[in-house]
Order: sequence, then structure tokens, then C-alpha cells
Amino acid sequence: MNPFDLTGKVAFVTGAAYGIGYGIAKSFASAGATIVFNDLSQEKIDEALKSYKADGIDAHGYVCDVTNEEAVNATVAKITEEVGVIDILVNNAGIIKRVPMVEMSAADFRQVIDIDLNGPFIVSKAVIPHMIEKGHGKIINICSMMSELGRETVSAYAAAKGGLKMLTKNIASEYGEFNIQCNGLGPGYIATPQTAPLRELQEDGSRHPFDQFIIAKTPAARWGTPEDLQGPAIFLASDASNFVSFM
Ligand code: NAP
Ligand code: GCO
Repeated sequence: MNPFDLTGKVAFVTGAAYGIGYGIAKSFASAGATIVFNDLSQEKIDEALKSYKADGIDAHGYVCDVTNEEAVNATVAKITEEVGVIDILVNNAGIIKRVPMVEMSAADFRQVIDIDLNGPFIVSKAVIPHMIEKGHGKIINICSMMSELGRETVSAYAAAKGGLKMLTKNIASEYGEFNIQCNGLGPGYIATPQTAPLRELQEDGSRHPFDQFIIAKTPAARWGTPEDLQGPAIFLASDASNFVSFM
């Protein structure tokens, strides 16, 4: 028996048209899982389906905004009917706004909290009853170094990801008795569209100061890639982590 095998499992990775979500979904597929993802428009879904196909993955894409409770409930019901009960949920969809706090509007702050914290709450809430009924489930919340730290310009993101860490602990303790393991994954700094502005070259052609800082402070002396997350993601999605829950 391979405890990392995901054959027969249905994995729903939110916001997995590209970036970290796509990398995680790809790794789940390599371990045998059926991949389901959502994004905000049919155009993005179609584009992503082509990428999955090119990688040999027969994924299922749904248009759904994770902040819209009604749409999430309808999408989870559709997935359950069309693909099967979700065994693995990855709350990955997220945004960041890098603005000094005193210059940030309350509306922008709210939007970050809405997508990065209310989103995982809404999607988990829709999926958990099905997991309870099936007798098992895995929830992986994509947290951040900002779940632990603060830095200039990311107040809303740090507040949301700090909250997501606590939501993770709460789901783990509230639903652990139903054989649902909930864990957070804090990826470090990963090269994706979200972090692209931090790698933009300066006018004089030199590297962005934050880019230099990350390379100097990261033990591997480089930005991570979505593929770097495959080991921890498969571990947290598989039977290998059946007694691991982030409390
Ligand atoms: P990304 O490249 O910007 O991808 C984010 C994905 O989320 C996109 O597909 C986006 O779709 C989707 N999304 C945004 N809002 C959504 C909504 N309301 N409903 C559904 N989907 C939505 O980001 P990433 O770097 O891969 O990050 C993925 C997750 O990891 C985020 O939660 C992020 O905060 C977290 N994270 C990132 C890093 C990093 O260094 N990159 C590190 C730690 C944690 P659209 O294209 O349609 O907008
Ligand atoms: C930032 C970065 C981070 C990363 C990541 C760190 O501006 O500080 O975008 O927030 O995306 O979440 O783990």
C-alpha cells in the first residue's frame, strides 16, 4: 500500500487556473486524483483546461467566485453530482493588495479579507457536510509567511492569512472527530503572477530590492516554484497525514 496514493479521490482546488493552485492540482493528478477547479470566468476556465490537457490531465472546471455563498453552494452540489463527493479541498484562491495601510481604502481591505478569509470559510462550509457523510476529508488552506509575520504594505493580506491560520486550527478541532484533517500550508515566496511585481527590474536594470532580499533570506537562495509544493501538498491530501491536524 502506498500511503501517498490519491487514486479514486476527488480534489477541488480553488483558483487553480494557474500559479500555486495549478501546481498543486498537477501534483494531485500525478498521485491519481481527479482534479476539479474553479475560476472567475469561462474564458479563464477554458484556457486552464487547455493547459491541464497539455499536461495529460482531464480536469473539471467551474465558473465560481469563492466569495459568493450561493454560487459556491450550487457549484459544490454540481461537483458532487457530476464528479463525485469532494475528498480533498484546497482553499487556494486568493489576492493581495500592496498598499501602505494609511493609504488603503476600507473597501480594498474588505475585498482582500473577503476573498482570502471569507472565501475559505464559505467553501469549507459547503464541503464539510459531504465529507462528514462520507466519513473522511482533507482540507488544506493556503496560508502564508504573512500568517506569522507582518511587513510594510500588506496589512489586509496579513490580517486575512493570520485569520486563515486560526480558521484552520478551528476546523481541525471542530471536525477532527469526523475524520476530517485540516492543515495550513505556508509556501514561502513562490514565483507566480501574484508575486511578479516583486521581481520587476528597476529602471536602472538592477533587481527589485525585495527580490534581492528574498534570495538572500531564503535557504535555497531562490524563489520557490509551484512544483516545489508537491511533496507537502500530496502528504496533507493523502492517508500519510491521517493523524496530522493543525491545532
Ligand atoms: P495567483 O497567481 O494570483 O493565482 C490566484 C488564483 O486565484 C487565480 O487563478 C485567480 O483567478 C484566483 N482567484 C482570485 N480571486 C478569486 C475568487 N474570488 N474566486 C475564485 N478564484 C479567485 O496567486 P498564487 O501566487 O498562485 O497564490 C495562490 C494562493 O497562495 C493565494 O491564496 C496566495 O495568497 C497564496 N500564497 C502565495 C504565495 C506566493 O509567494 N505566490 C505564497 C504564500 C501563499 P483570476 O485569474 O481569475 O483572478
Ligand atoms: C508579499 C508577498 C507574500 C507572498 C506569500 C508569502 O508581498 O509579501 O506577496 O505575501 O505572496 O504569501 O508567503
